[in-house]
Amino acid sequence: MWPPRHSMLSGSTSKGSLHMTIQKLISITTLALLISVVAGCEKNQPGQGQTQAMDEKDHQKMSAVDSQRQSGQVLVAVMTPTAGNEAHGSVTFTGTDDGIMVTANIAGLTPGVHAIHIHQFGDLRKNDGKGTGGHYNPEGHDHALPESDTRHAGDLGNLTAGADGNSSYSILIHNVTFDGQHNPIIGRGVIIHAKADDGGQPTGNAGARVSQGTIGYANPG
Ligand SMILES: [Cu+2]
Repeated sequence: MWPPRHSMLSGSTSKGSLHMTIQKLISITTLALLISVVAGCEKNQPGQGQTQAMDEKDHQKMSAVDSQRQSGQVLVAVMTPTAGNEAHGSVTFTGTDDGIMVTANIAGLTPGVHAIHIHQFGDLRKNDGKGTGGHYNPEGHDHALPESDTRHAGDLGNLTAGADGNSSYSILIHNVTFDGQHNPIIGRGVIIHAKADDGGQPTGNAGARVSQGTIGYANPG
């Protein structure tokens, strides 16, 4: 097994330096994996995409690298209201050993149920939220609520605002990565809608977009 585990734990004892060492080793491991995948691609099936050329073992290695790198890391989307709305707050994505914990803390909503989705683009230049495009769905699945494992990568379900317009919502997801091979979400959009997501096709009948944000790396300080 390379890199040997002891090499990742020896050396500097300062947390920052150790973290950087691990990051560097993971980058090297990722590069080595990519090179081996590309080499295999050229040898066996010229013109085929990397994903098709990867066997199950490669997928498992990639997933292990992604999970290790994501654990303890945090992404954040700062949510701002679209024109004529007040909904604002933040949505964080925290890497854990069990998956990615999504936590939305939103104020200024109308009381009731509101859809929350990851959309395709992190482009907030349109004040109606439509610069973020459609639902993030790189695997081409039908739309669904989070109870279904087969759904758009961006289907995060619904949050509920109380009479004060505030909402706190959390959901643990396993169908995306931060910036890995499988459905990377970094730089994509987050949208909160005026209405509930009813799970219907194609996008849950959730109506207008009342708040928008872009998923970026959170400042750990
Ligand atoms: Cu949406």
